[in-house]
Amino acid sequence: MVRYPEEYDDIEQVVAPDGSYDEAAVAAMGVSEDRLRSMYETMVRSRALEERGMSLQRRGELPLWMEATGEEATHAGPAAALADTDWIQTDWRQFGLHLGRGRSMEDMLLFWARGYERFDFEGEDPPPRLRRLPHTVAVGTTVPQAVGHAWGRQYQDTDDVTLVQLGEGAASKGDVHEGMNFAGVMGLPVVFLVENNQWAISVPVEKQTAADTYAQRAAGYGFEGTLVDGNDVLATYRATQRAVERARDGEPGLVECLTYRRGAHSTSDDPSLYRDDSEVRAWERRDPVDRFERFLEAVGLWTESYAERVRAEAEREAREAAETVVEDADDQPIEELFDETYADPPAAMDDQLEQLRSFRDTHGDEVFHQ
Ligand SMILES: Cc1ncc(C[n+]2csc(CCOP(=O)(O)OP(=O)(O)O)c2C)c(N)n1
Ligand SMILES: [Mg+2]
Repeated sequence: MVRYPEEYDDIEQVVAPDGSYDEAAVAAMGVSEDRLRSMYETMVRSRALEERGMSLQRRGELPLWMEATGEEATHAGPAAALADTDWIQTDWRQFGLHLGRGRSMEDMLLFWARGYERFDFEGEDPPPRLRRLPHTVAVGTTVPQAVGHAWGRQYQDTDDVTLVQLGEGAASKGDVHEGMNFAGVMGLPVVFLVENNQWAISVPVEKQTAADTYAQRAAGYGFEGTLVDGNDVLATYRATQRAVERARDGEPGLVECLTYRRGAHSTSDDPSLYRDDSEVRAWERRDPVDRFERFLEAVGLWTESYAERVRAEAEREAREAAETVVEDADDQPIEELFDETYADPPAAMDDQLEQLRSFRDTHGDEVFHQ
């Protein structure tokens, strides 16, 4: 059964779906107008990027694309809550977590177009706001990696925090338990952002856990867990900010964002085969962008013309990023497949590269660009 925030007494919410809000809570947060606007803009940009990615995939320019509609607040709030020097590790649909920290749309499209990330910082750490761990699609493996990373950073005596996002499906995996337990025992500067969008491809949340929440798991690891309305950007921002502050002092934290994946898992999936559309409609009424627009309007920061400007700018940004990535794809040397895997490639890899080159000599470069 799909879960709704209203079913939980202890869920954190600042803005209700109708845009009404807790005035005392908002005043206590003291978020600047610039930050409020930037969280909104991140959500709109995320949606524009997603839409552009969908159309590129349908035109055959991308092999695969992921949908994030309805989950933008789970990404934009935490992105804004991190310090510039913190690190993130995410799965596949967290566009807002990356955009909110300054990664370009072009760089994100590149990954899906060519399986390629600009990760060359000449042996240095990535600059602030671009600090992230490389993309990994092996579900759940990111958690022990991020925990190990946080351990390394602590060992190097830095004061940065690593935030690792994971889905509720990933949370069923053994390596997630090992990572969280290790973080608790070692007192590591890491925050676990559990994006409970209630589906793992076709598997519903009730088949992942018999517990009411993921937040309660944290108690078993000896740190704090918070359940938040994942469609309320101020709630995800505030809960992440608190967890990040504690993590900086060596106490890990878990933030569960209860949200819903309104779209398909990916462009290879057809959700009508396994779920009822009434669920999706119920969650459309809890749309995070609409909700935040109502809030911003109530505090005098939103007008129709501002929204139109933001949307037009986001669409332009997405269109230009798409054009560059599609154009560049034609010039992609096939050798690029071998880059960024090993610093010193093993002999077998060199052999494969040679075979590929001789294949190209025989059949021509065009065979790789069809
Ligand atoms: C180890 C592993 N098993 C299976 C898959 C295939 N797979 C990709 S995404 C996914 C579902 C993940 O669900 P969840 O963790 O809830 O994240 P969501 O996609 O909902 O954001 C699966 C099973 C994979 N990538 N890696
Ligand atoms: Mg999921």
